[in-house]
Amino acid sequence: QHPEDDGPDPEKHCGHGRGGMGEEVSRKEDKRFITGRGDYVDDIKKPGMLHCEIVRSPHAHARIEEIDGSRAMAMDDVVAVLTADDLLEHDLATMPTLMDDTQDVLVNDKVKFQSQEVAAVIAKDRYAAKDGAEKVEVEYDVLDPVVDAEEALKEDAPLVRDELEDQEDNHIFDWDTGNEEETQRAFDAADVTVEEDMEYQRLHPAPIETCGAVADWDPGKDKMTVHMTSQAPHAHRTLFSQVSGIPEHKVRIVSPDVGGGFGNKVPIYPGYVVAAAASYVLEQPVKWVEERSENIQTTGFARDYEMTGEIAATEDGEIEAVRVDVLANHGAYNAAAQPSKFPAGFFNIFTGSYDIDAAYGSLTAAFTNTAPGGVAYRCSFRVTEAVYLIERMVKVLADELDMDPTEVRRKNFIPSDAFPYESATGWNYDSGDYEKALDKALEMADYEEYREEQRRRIENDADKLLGIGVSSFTEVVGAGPGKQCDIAGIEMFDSADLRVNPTGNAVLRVGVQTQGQGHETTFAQIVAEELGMDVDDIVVEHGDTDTEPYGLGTYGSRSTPVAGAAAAVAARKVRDKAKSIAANELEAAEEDIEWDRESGEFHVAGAPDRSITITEIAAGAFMNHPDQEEPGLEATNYYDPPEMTYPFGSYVVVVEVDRETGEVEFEKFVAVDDCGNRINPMIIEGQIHGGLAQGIGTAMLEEVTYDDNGNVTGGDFMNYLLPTANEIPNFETGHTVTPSPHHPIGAKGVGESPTVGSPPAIVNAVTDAMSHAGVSHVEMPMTPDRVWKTLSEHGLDI
Ligand code: MCN
Ligand code: CUN
Repeated sequence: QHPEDDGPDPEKHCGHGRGGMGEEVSRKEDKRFITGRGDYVDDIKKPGMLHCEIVRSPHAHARIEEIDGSRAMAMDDVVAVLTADDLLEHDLATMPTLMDDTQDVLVNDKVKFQSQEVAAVIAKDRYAAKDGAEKVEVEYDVLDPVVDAEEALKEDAPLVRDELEDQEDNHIFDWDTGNEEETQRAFDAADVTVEEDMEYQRLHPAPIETCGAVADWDPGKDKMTVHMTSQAPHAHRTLFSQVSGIPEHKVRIVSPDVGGGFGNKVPIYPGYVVAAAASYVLEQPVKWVEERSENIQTTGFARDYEMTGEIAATEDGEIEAVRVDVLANHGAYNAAAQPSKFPAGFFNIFTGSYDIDAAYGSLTAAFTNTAPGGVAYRCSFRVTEAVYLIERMVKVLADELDMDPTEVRRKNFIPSDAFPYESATGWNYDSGDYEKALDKALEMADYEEYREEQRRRIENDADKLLGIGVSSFTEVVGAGPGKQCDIAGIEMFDSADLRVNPTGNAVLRVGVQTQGQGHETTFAQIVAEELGMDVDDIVVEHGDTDTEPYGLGTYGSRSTPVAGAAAAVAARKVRDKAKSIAANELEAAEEDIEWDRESGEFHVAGAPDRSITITEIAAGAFMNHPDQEEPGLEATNYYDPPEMTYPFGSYVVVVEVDRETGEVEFEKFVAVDDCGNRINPMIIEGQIHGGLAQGIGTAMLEEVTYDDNGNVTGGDFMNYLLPTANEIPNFETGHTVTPSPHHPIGAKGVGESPTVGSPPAIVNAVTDAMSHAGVSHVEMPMTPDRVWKTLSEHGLDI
């Protein structure tokens, strides 16, 4: 995959002051963000631009009898009212989802979830479009909806997808993994078995920026340019081209600055297609930007798994088998944004950090009258759900055996010398050292002292109980390899294109798309490290399909594992050519030229003073290129990873539970993460803080809920509770470094780890406060009323 190179050594100081690996380089992008010069989709204004407002269904399940747009059309600034009939003319009434389902762009026959797209009003300004949308009259024949997956699978449930020929019920698919018989045998023979039901509630990714697009059809060039909020511009261009029939080279997708993605911006939404269709028909640019409630109510949601976990173990806590059964609510369409061969995402990593011989998982997915989705919100394609399951179950087992949960973990960890390790469900873990991370976290958290304090409080019948929760999670990020992972058939590789200019600075173009993760800084650091350049001399460009090399986009924490590897390899290719130029400039043989990572310079072997910098080499490449080489200094790499990367961590959470009110307060929050070699510790820290906040939101506050009529009851930020600074404790972060053996710079991803790893630690802490009274589980979000109810059911309330 890349020229032989051991890469940076984590033991040594990296970066060498030029802003390479391991340095806390300030974020290059922040200057424009904090001075109000960001360039978001809604900032784009084009001459003659029209505005699109979507008319949405107030009902969750209803047949459309008639749509009358005449009153809207009669308004002054309204230019057009579009319905499914108009789109049918252009074959755009439906679009494929990422899981090969077909979703209505505008509803043709039957509304399947509340706020589904029914019609679109195009007007000269946004206000006129909104006023017009209110004047569109739609006659509905309201039907009974079903919003719950279990209800949806009952025989007399309303049929969500009656337009599908073979669909007689709301069942989408069954999926399983592992070895059922072997697992059953282990359960039959086990000393101890435990079982727990748990729900991972539906969540909303909640980026600051909602989804939007400015579509601009140019009839002179036959070219469609769409500025859109996209986590995957190239993949979206391919899909746009396939759906619209416009040849791919005549479609340009631009993702300018993106104000947060969190998985929300991986799917294609009807609004994008409507804007493009309207621009095509009207031959004017059309802007569509969602409002907050539209985003909350219709955008790709996260989770919604009802799980039953079971563990079979010996009396001294050795786990022999794990089994899990899941009921998944996929909403009205099967539209989870994940590699197409993984209908349950990467959920089958549910054996976690443990060496477990037998495992079996089964899952049933159902259609309901709710918005589609399932994979979003820092989930690593459902590793969130898997980690929650196993980390909760280990605690349930520890309670059953009256053992310390950290002892159970230690007993079962995959030993650090067992890597590469193949799990019972077929995952190939690249590297890990789980005990080291746990030791560090326990030490940072004063674990033993808190255990003492916990005992004291129980003995003294204190008003506030203490709970200590641990999670030792393993992540899997960095999809491909392309043969295993694809989006709509396109293999999940990624790319980087590095061009050094005659004056010695460089432009790196990447196929991934940052939404706040700081790629403009960290990717420049990779090049600085691998080429000895100064980080300020490298500019990173992304998000324009006309200029960037093809890439699959940013999600599943894949940017560093895949595009980061491509950037390193491209830089090394440039370095190889640089050697030839250095030889020419220094009048030495190419084999005698060595590159020194520390100084970043090229010199003649045995004569360190005969050296030359990359800036001088760049000049040589353009002004005095060697005869045997092409002029210029650039390289491209398309990187198909041989394997995914397996970051991990140990989190320790200490909470106080108020027996009178059920309120939970964080006393301590320790997070030790291992993402292999670290590019920018400050950016990693930021990723971890944000991810932990989202984990706290998950465990304590957030849930998308529906009433029996299918109304979204948490459809705004008054009801869908995001954590604010008030709810967030002081985080104490630490790290260990276990490099990925197959990644050119030894890095693993980190963006999703904290959201994946923290919810079980928090729930483990709250249940731990009450486990002496027999509490084995509290469902998320652990609101005070829920916790109080649990306290009172177990005689702990005062
Ligand atoms: N990094 C590093 N050293 C490492 C690993 C990562 O310095 N060993 C840096 C990276 O170079 C990058 C950042 O940390 O600047 C995150 O890297 P990575 O783990 O590769 O994740 P991605 O860049 O692919 O980001 C995706 C991930 C996902 S899937 C979600 S969801 C999420 C997350 O990132 N969405 C985010 N973090 C987010 N942060 C912000 N601000 N906004 C979002 O929408
Ligand atoms: Cu699962 S949310 Mo991120 O992969 O974009």
